[in-house]
Amino acid sequence: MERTYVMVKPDGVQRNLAGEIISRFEKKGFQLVGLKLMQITPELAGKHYGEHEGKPFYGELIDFITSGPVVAMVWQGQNVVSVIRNMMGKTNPAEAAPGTIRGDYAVFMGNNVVHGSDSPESAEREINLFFSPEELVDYKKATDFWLY
Ligand code: FUP
Repeated sequence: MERTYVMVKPDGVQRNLAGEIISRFEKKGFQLVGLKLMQITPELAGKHYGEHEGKPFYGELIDFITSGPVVAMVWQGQNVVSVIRNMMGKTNPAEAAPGTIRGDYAVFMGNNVVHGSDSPESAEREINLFFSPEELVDYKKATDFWLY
């Protein structure tokens, strides 16, 4: 089953949006298989955002993502990578559609409350970066008829 790495960014945690964001993915029908509150180190931030190194916004991006705790998660389900990307909305909150997380809760490009892997390959890399295998829980739902 497909998995993706999702995190509530420091602005989302500070604004008490973690529960709301988790709730959206739960209600959608996806399965939570990993969850922790953590402080990202500059080293981990550099690995996570390696593709952006050298870009003008890189310094601010690293400062922001290390500015306070994040809620790191792994979600599982059918097409979970692309469906969660759609539920988050466009990277720039000004362009994110109402009804999406960023469309409903964010205003600025840098502070867009949530991250989700952009492909199954990125998801694999990011899950391994943030979680050890023992931290991911494999379990069955009691009634999984309508869950994915
Ligand atoms: P996303 O995959 O939606 O998280 O977006 P990117 O990987 O392209 O960018 C990562 C983060 O860098 C974004 F969440 C916000 C920030 N960013 C900027 O601040 N300015 C930019 O021009 C592009 C991205």
